[in-house]
Amino acid sequence: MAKQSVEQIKAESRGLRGTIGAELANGDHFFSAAAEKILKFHGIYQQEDRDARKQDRTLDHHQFMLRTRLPGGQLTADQYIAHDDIAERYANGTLRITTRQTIQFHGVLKGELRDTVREINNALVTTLGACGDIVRNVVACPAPTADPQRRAVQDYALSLTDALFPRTNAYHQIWLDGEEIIDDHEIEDPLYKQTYLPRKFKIAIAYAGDNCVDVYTNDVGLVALFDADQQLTGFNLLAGGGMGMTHNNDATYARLADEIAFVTPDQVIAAVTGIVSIHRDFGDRENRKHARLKYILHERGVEWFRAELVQRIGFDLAPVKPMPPFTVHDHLGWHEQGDGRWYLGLHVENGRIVDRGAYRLRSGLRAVIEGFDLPVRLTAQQNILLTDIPPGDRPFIDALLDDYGVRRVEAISKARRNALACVALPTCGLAITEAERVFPHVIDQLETALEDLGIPATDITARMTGCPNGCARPYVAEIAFVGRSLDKYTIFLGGSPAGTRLARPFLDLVPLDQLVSVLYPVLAHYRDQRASGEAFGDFVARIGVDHLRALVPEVWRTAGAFGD
Ligand code: SRM
Ligand code: SF4
Repeated sequence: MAKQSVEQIKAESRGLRGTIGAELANGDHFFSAAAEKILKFHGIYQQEDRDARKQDRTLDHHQFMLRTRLPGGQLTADQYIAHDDIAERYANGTLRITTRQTIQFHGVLKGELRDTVREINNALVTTLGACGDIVRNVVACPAPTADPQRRAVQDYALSLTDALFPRTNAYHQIWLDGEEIIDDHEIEDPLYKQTYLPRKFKIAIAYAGDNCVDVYTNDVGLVALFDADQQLTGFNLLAGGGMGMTHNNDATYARLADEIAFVTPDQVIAAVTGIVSIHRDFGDRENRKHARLKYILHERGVEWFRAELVQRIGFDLAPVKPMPPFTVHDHLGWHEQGDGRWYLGLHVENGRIVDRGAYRLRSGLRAVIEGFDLPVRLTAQQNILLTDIPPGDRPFIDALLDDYGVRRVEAISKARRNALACVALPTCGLAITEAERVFPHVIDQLETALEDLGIPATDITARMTGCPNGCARPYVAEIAFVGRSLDKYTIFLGGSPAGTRLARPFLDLVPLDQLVSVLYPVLAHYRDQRASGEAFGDFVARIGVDHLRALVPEVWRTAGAFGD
């Protein structure tokens, strides 16, 4: 049978049913290529354990990753505990906080998929729409606040989710009821139509001044603005950001979103829905590498885009309003919420909640969340906030976390605190190199280098991904290591600490064990030549990567350098 395109598979999926139901019952350990594509819309990825596959290719190593959709990264205590139970019962005993405030389970077997989805649904959480050519988890600044105006901003993560959710009964029928009854009227989704979007679509909501969600890297960004009385006036609307690119393919690139317009609170849903429909109608349906909204913006321009949007939404758009400069708050440590209660932000290295030796993060989190009934919020930096804590409980929570060896942010260097790495090996089928598993050691080396240089407290953001798709948003980091070929990385430098400028390629094909040593002369130059208070990324942008490249040993400039 000829290979079907993703567009054909979507068109024939009968409201995202495809052959998933039938294939669940066929006794195989895996799904067909076509079913696999539709499965993604249900928040489920077919994967293999690549470590195990390397060891024995004669065995079947298929397993599944499930991603729960958590708008704004919010969960109740019971929902968190349900995730923890599921990780133990069906997955690999870990929970993985993602860079979009969701939780992933890895290592679920096909025969247990239905039970896993059912248990997720029992906790009133869904995986539907967490992946696929559709609006993904809506990200929002998670910092708890008692201020109703600021809470209203976070509530847009929920109302946008509702407005942009796929209208299909397929998920319920396949996973929960086990019976497929097709209502003809729901086969064509009112927004997504029969073929859904050409590609994934991402939305983030930030408060003006705090770019903790990397708002410029999203297809749509909303930046909340307040007047002098702290009343929400509306949002600056951004569009056309994205990170994914492919090595040696100049037609693909990372891009920051353009500033499009200012919208009032009652215009937000219509404006964002209008943009989703522009992507639906103008996105490339032939070439998936060119199908993101960012290419529409780049090729047709902001003026065209604004005019098309106005025509679709039926009201004029006001110009973008001035915004204060962004910084990034990671919300770690103890903070007052403004209602007499507190929240505690805990660092989770690369988002992996796991017990390792004396550092029993998973058990410690469970004990505290269950014991004190604490609602949870996940951050877009893969960390966790425990919220609604009465002041009197603080010492008990601290003591309990100490019992489990859970490190507090004060004990963590700035370099580690800011670091992000994607999942990569062994589960990601697209990984070229390691990321999550090796990045802690790279950060060890970075810490040592900064200490040797006498600047241990440098506030620097480094990120690593196992391929150029950019899942840890490397191209806005001050230092980025992007998997290039076996154990070798491209180094990018010079993103702004606020996530508002793209990094530039610096060196190519640098082996894992030399990533930090090759940067040592650049870090030394930064120590000696920086302006007062100048961040590393801003220093790189001022001096220029070409100039800085001349500082590294000759071998790197000739072997793996980008041309000047
Ligand atoms: Fe991603 C594909 C993991 C955030 C850009 N991403 C994947 C897959 C599903 C691999 C695959 O298609 O088979 C990875 C699964 C790995 C695994 O084993 O779990 C994967 N992406 C992740 C996560 C888990 C990274 C993390 O360590 O936290 C993040 C899950 C987000 C979520 O909860 O929804 C994740 N991915 C991102 C981001 C960052 C963001 O959205 O803020 C990006 C860059 C922004 C963007 O979309 O431009 C991102 N992921 C991609 C791409 C490139 C898309 C493109 O435009 O070219 C792919 C590849 C693809 O879609 O074909 C990809
Ligand atoms: Fe996989 Fe690449 Fe994304 Fe890392 S950046 S999770 S290697 S797709």
